Amino acid sequence: MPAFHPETWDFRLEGLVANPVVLGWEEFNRLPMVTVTADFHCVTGWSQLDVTWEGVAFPTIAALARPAPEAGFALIKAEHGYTTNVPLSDLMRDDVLFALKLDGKPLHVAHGAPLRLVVPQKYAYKAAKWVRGVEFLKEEVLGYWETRGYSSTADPWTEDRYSTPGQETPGP
Ligand SMILES: Nc1nc2c(c(=O)[nH]1)N[C@H]1C(S)=C(S)[C@@H](COP(=O)(O)O)O[C@H]1N2
Ligand SMILES: [Mo]
Repeated sequence: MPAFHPETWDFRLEGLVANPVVLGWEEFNRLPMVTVTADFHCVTGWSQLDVTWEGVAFPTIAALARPAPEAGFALIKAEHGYTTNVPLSDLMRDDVLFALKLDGKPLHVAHGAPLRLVVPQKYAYKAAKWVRGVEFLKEEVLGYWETRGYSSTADPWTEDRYSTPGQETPGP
């Protein structure tokens, strides 16, 4: 689990944006917060029901950077090179957030402290722990599990677990 140093931690919004942003820890914590209660589905079959997260909604973050009209995709970047890709249309929702708290308490490092993404409508490999930024992209770039055969769309309601052989797009 990565060490957290608040003085050097930053959060970067980069790529196809009008305004590239680097936020420090205190700046991030001054952003408006929301609370979302949602179920959490791992692709391997377990779910954790009714998890309450508190943090900054994805649309609030995107508004700081102002993605270009042609930016249709995001690559979420976390510590140790973990990445995951999500179409922007799936992120620009009020239930998608960068979470600082879990069930009313600061996130434990095992669950992604200081910051993790939560995308309730997707399998949990999209819920990047120890997240450090977002790259906005015109074309889809696959993340860590997505380059290893897991579905890019990752819809738990249709058990959309694996990518279709032959239809993969190239990774980073
Ligand atoms: N950085 C990072 N985030 C990650 C992962 C990972 O390996 N590294 N695993 C994902 C997967 S597959 C799941 S199921 C959840 C598990 O979250 P939890 O440890 O809080 O239960 O984290 C997701 N986020
Ligand atoms: Mo998972």
